[in-house]
Amino acid sequence: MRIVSLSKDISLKRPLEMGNAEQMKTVKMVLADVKSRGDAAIAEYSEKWDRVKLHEFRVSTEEINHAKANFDAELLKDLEEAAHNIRVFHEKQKRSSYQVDVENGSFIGQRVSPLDAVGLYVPGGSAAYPSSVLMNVIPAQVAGVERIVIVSPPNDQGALPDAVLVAASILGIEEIYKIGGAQAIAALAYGTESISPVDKITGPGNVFVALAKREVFGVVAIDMIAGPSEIAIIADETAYADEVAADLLSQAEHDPMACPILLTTSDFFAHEVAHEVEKQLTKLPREKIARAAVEKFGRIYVAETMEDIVEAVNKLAPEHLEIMTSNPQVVAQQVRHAGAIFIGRYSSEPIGDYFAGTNHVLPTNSTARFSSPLSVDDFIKKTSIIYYTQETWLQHAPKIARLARMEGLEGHARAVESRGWAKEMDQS
Ligand code: HSO
Ligand code: ZN
Repeated sequence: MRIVSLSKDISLKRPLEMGNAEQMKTVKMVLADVKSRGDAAIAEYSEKWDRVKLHEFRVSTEEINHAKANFDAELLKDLEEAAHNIRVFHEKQKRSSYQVDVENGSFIGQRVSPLDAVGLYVPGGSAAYPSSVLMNVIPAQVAGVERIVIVSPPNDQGALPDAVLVAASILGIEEIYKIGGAQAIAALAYGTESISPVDKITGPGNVFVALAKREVFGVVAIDMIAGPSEIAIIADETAYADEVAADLLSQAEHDPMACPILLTTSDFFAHEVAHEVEKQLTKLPREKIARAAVEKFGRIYVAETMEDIVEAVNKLAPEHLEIMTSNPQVVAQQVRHAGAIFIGRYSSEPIGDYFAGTNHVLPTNSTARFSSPLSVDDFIKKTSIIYYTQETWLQHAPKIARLARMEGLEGHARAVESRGWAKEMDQS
């Protein structure tokens, strides 16, 4: 892992794989085709890209029961405990509707309501994470979303991983479709004969999925388009090099484009960690992926002072930040921009990925400067409410009419006056 001085300009900004013109053309074609031909188009694309002939897109009750029957009892308990922790944390994010009383019985208010229907995309292959099912579905459930749909590309046997089905099933999600790629995004956005459309699509996916999500934005809402994982670790000589290296690799193994970085005040520690990373890499099952990430984006920055490190981290706004220093709480207070902050030796990043209860869908690519972890807020919407009684109207209509005329909008003024001064005065 490369060791450099922090005084050099540092940036987490990486070229995001957002597709080329050819891929965009394909996505547009698939979206248009599914929009006009529905299920028939989906079946064709599934055969072409997922190499599976599907007679039925929806996962059957038998398939779900079979997945549950095969599933390890201890793992099931772990998933349930994780789900419980995630639910408890997200319950705190619920918002209430409110009302502001004006006068004379008039009021204005804000009504909070859940989205009607949302779709979660679960990627295929080794990125089909049951933990992500929990992280996306639970906030939607806490928000009160009535219909939650999962789509995911099947293997060539036409099946989804047991763990994904089990995670969905312990949350009571039964509407699961074995479809993936841009065609699944199209189905969720436009609907087909067998799949009703949703209002929002969340979840990560490959470049085709990301492009399709961007393209259907406006027809439906989407969550963030998350980039490859990032971890920044702030550590001083009180930290343990092997533990720091292991945590860096935990995110490096996600993606060859992942970004593991260490910031430290100790040159000696920097070298120790570099050595440990190499040692552990050779023993990691996903060595190839992790090594690519370490070589391309991995860096160890050595700084003069902790203040310099904090300043750099605030610029980087990393997805995950770990702090392993003699005073981690103090350093944590100084960090303003990070998706999630893990404080102290025993708060290793995977705790947040799986179990603590905070959401693991986090802003990447420095977007933590202005965006937040996935939350209940992503699954609600607000409606403004206005109720004026006759008295309040009478009191304020002249002001409103004046404001309207100031903007040259005579129609607005007449509308608010149309209830008639004289008539209302007479009655009162
Ligand atoms: N660390 C990932 C989430 C994840 N990790 C899922 C394991 N499974 C988000 O950056
Ligand atoms: Zn992870």
